[in-house]
Amino acid sequence: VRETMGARIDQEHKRVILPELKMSNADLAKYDRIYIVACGTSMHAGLVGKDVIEKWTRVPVEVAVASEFRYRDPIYTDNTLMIVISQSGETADTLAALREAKKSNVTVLAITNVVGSSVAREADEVLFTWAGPEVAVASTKAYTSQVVALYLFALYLAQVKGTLAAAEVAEVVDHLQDIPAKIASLLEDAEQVRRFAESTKGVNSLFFIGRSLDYAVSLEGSLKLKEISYIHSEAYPAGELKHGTLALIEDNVPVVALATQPDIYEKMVSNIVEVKARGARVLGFAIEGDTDLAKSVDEVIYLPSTLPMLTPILTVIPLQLLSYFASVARGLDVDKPRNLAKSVTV
Ligand code: F1P
Repeated sequence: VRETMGARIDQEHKRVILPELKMSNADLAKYDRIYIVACGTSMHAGLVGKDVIEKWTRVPVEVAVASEFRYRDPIYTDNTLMIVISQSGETADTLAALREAKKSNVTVLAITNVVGSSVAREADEVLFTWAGPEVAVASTKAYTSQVVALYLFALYLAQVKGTLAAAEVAEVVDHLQDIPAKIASLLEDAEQVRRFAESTKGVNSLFFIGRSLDYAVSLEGSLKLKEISYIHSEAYPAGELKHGTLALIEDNVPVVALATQPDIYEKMVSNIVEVKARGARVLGFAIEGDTDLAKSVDEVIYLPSTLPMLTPILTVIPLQLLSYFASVARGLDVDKPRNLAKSVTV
């Protein structure tokens, strides 16, 4: 995460600089529609990026799964930007979507980790994540660094379009720079997550619920659990539960409930009360200093405080750890999950 920010933060003026962008600020300012296209974890990073870009720049963003997008007939305007995200830069579906867009002369910005990868070579613009080699197959630090790259891009676009004041950008930049230390503390203090993960040993299914950014990050928590622990899990927008899925919540079903977003906190708590009433065992996620959530759930993981828009980078850490410990508890090889390749090239 620190490397991703690296030379892109102007410490003196507390603003973002993206020296690698070849296009002019005037050209960048013209974009009024963005598609984010990616697969798996990278697509989930894109979902966080969507909320952030829309909030800070007011440019509408659609996130699409690359394996579907390549068969669509997308509606490109003259000012459409496509952002493709891929850790490896070789994922076949992502590459195919990029190539389709290039046939329509759409400008493509890639966010990738691998210098010299196909995605990096074929895109018009590239932001490298500089996350170092991903040792394991499942993406973990790739996600956090992709999310940071999207924050930096969103801030830069907001500066160019003038949709955020300099003081607002400076505030986010300050908080971003505190994130690495907060991640380190979450990684050090993993005992509670380990215990919860071990308690899911005999469990067949697990739910993640959240709203807005919490929902976006819960999708990644659920994918990680499936990828490396082989536990069936679903991530659900908490407000959508009542439209059918609530029927699956019964005695002792584990539910991970993310409640980190202040503007929707009360609504989230009422969803938690609904699942508790049906017997769920709830692990809540809250921001440190929250004294309320503990009253509605079985236990709480507390996250260091930051701007609500930045919490996904922190929330994902205990979620990744949960999958890791669940996998270890089941005697699985975390680094070599079944049926998953580092880059899916077919
Ligand atoms: C996409 C992805 C990863 C996943 C696994 C298979 O890869 O779905 O998110 O963890 O490695 O591929 P990429 O396009 O980001 O390299």
